[in-house]
This record gives sequence, structure tokens and C-alpha cells, in this order.
Amino acid sequence: MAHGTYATDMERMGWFLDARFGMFIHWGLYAIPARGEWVRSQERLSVEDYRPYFEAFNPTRYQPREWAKAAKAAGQKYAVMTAKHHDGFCLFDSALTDYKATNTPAGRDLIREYVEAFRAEGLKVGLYYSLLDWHHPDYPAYGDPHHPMRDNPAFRDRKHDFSRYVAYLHGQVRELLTNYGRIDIMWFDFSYGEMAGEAWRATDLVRMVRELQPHIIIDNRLGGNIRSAHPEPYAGDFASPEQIIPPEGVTNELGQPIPWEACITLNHHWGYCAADNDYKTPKQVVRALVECVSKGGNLLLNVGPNAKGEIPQPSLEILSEVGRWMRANGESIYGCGRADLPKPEWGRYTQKGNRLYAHVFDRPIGPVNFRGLAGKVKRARLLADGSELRLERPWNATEYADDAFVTLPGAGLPDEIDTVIE
Ligand code: FHN
Repeated sequence: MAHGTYATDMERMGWFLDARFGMFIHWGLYAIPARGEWVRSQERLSVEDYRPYFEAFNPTRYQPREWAKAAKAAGQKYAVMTAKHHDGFCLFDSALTDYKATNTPAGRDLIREYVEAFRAEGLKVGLYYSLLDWHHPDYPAYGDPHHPMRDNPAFRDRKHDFSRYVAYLHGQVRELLTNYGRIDIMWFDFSYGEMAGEAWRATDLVRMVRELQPHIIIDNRLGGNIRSAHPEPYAGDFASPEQIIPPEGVTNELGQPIPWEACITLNHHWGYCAADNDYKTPKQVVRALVECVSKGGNLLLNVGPNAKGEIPQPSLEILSEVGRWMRANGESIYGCGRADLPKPEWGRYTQKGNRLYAHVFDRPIGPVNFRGLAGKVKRARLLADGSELRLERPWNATEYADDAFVTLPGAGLPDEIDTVIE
């Protein structure tokens, strides 16, 4: 997105900036080995070694409507699901390959069911498409930094026609944006070294994407520089920090804020990993979401369904608990963004219009201090239950004349204040 057109792009970006919270879904053949989505590369598995997973893939418990209900109940407003990851396996019925879910025992177009189910629950739908493809014979293997056959001598002299792979890539993206109705996000992943920008014929690719779906928003992983004052046409509409929340949010080199979305796993893997039970807590997820919004960003929270087609139970439990918080406090997330105030010592602010939301992470001793807001805080109430909060200066606190103080009720209630400043 050219930043000079940032304002005009707001009609496209508006829902994304309002939504703030989405579900990332990494699913595919790698759910069977259950060692994460990079298993082919990490274990140097050949196409033949990996073939048994293709022949066995049969997610009999795949009910995407249940996934959509879980996302909705968690307060997520959109989802992004892998249509093809680096292993090249297509979860959609592509006419350009036999390496697809409809040719496995599943015999289903998993992407079609996904978009229909999530739309039925009122969520926007995005598609993740890997630029890397370790299955396609025309994708460079030997010497590539990521390919499973990167150091296999048998691949040293293999011939490949990369332009033929790029045509395949463009053809599949055309299929996805033609055959599956309105798609809201195209999430390309990822560029590296010389495999970036025009190596993918990215200018033509983005032109096609925007012609097919003019409303669509695109991430920044085609290899452009979204932070440039003059970004390439394929630089994307939002930045996509991964497993990190940028300390200051994301701005371009002119200091203008740009849309961004942090993508984060619930444990340590994007794809299903049976051995990884080290999950974040609901509180950590809520605080990550609040931090993203307080810095003007979104959170795309990942689930990695198993080979049966189920979201792991620990993930469902976290999503459910986050949803409980969102039902009481979502007003402080949706459509909110950075507040024009320094970060307070007790937590974070989010703001929407003249309404300030104080997220009290660490209850202070005594009242909550709104530094420098004396006379501006008109009234305060606890967002979770709507109860009025007392605005009062602590006894004998004359040295804080420029501060406004709000007294929290007793412990136990969620630490959330909705405070109106004029
Ligand atoms: O290699 C992928 C990885 O498997 C996962 O899809 C993440 C999600 O953003 N992207 C790449 C790593 O940056």
C-alpha cells in the first residue's frame, strides 16, 4: 500500500483496524507426524518419505463450523487459514496439482468448508499461501536455505524452471481468489534473500489480486518494504511482526503509523506438535491483545489443529477464557488504538475517540493515578460491570495537583476501567 494513499485505503482497512483480534490456523499433512509444520525441512524428509502422510490424511472430525464458533466465542473477528504451507500440500481443490486434500482419503475441499463456515459465523476470512513450495519440482532445492533436500547431493544437478513454478503460484492464487467467494485477507509467507519481490513477479501478482478482489488486504511478506516512504506496489497493507509485539508499534520512515498485526502461537509451534504442551495462559493472551491494541496493532492468535481435524483442547480452553474477558471488556479492544498518553506504570491505555480505557495490569497501592489528567477525566466506571468508580484525590496528596485518581473496587473484579476524558 502506498502510504500516500493511506487515507483512501481506510475504506479497505477499516474493518481490519476495528477487528483487532483474529485466529490464525496452521493445518495440513504435518499434523500427522505432529512435530510442527517444518518437519519435512528439519528432518530432511523427501517427497517419498512424506508420501505416507498424504495417503493417510483423513481428518474425520474436521468440523470448521465448530472452529468458527470457538473463534467467535473468543471474540475473534476474522481468521486466516493455510491454503498451502511450505510442504506444497493444497488444502483446496486446485486444478493445477494432484497434491491436494481432495485426492487424500479426506476427499474434501477443506478451504471451501472453512470459508463457508467462518462466514456463516460472521467472521471475515483470510487465506495463507506459502511462496515456498518444497513439493513442486521447479522450486529450487539443492543449496536453498530451507528446502528439505538442500544438502542432498542427489539434488545438486536437478534441473528446474523457476518461472514455471512462479506461474503455478500465480495460477493457484488466481484459483483461490476466483473460486471461493469474497476473501478478505491474502497472507503470503515468506520472502528471503533473492527469493523476494520480482522473483515472485510480485507486482503482477498483487495487481491480479487487487483486480480479482479489490477490497482485499495483503500482508507485507512479498519482499517489499512497507516502512518505506515510497513502498513498492507489493509492499502490502499491513506489517506482520511474528512472535513479538513491537516495542513502539510500527511506523514508516516518515514516522506515520502503519497498520500491523502480530502473529503469535499459543504454544511454541504453528502446526500441531503433540509434544509441545507449553501453552500461554489466558491472562498472557489478554495482555498481549491489550498491548497490541495500545500500540495501534492487531493480534492474530494461532491454533494448530491435529490430524483428526480438532483444535487441541488446551487451545480451546484458552480461547474460551479469553472470550469471557472479551465479553466484558471487548469495548476497550474493538476499534480502539493508541492513546495520546505515556504508558502508565500500572498497565496500558487504549483509546477510542474521547473514551480512554485504562487496563490495570498491576494494581497500585491506593487509587489509580491518571498522571497529568486532572480536570480531564470526567467520570470513570468499571467496564466489566458498569459500576461507577470514585474520582478523588488521595488524602494529603497535594503534590499530585495535575493528576486524576480513580479508586478501584475491592479485589476480584477484572482490573479494567473505562474512563471518559473530554
Ligand atoms: O515458516 C513459516 C512458519 O511455518 C509459519 O507459517 C510462520 C507464521 O507467520 N511464518 C513462517 C515463519 O516466519
